[in-house]
Amino acid sequence: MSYTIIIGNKNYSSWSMRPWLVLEHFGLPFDEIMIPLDTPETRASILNHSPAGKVPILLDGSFAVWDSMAIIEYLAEKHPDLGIWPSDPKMRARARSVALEMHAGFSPMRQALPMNLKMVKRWKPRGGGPVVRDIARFEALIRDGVNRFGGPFLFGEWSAADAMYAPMTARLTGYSWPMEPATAAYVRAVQAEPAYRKWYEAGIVEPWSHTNADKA
Ligand SMILES: N[C@@H](CCC(=O)N[C@@H](CS)C(=O)NCC(=O)O)C(=O)O
Repeated sequence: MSYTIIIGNKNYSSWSMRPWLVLEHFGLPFDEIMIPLDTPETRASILNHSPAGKVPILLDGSFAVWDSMAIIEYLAEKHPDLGIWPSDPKMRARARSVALEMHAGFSPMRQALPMNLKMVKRWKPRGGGPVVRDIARFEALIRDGVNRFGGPFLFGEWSAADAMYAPMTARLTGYSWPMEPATAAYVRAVQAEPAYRKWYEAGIVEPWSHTNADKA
């Protein structure tokens, strides 16, 4: 059994990063196909694999699953012993709550602070109050998770919830958000995790450059 994941550029495609980290972290065998975003061919190339026209897409043989959360859930169902979600039902429900909070929310932050792994900017207010509220919510979520479960990740061990927030850590470092100590420790742990390192190292040497880096 082997999967293929279709992703956008690693430097920019935060949605692609999330299920890719799950595949890589849990040692699942997979190939990847990268479709650079924002080219005249992007849309047609993605439509060859999924009618939804977005990456990421997971192929299990010829069966396509699209959307980052749907892919993660598919992998969790197919590999129940890996601990992609926490094993305790309440922890698992909470992990899904925070993962879906990211999936369905944080739009002001995504708009104002697009992921660009190569970039390090000095922090300056961007996007106003809604962005600051998003980041404050993220910091509260880390504090709560680490206090309850002991860290270093949101639910103790690395899980799909951390995959969902990994691009957020890249944004906080890229835009030099003045992090509180608990957030800084979480960001360090997520960014030191080997799957994240592998994605990051590949992303920062990619040749493509988007003037509008809003590929969140
Ligand atoms: N909700 C989707 C969002 C996917 C998404 O917006 N992907 C972007 C790249 S990160 C994309 O495919 N853009 C290409 C396009 O819109 O043409 C998910 O979670 O997978």
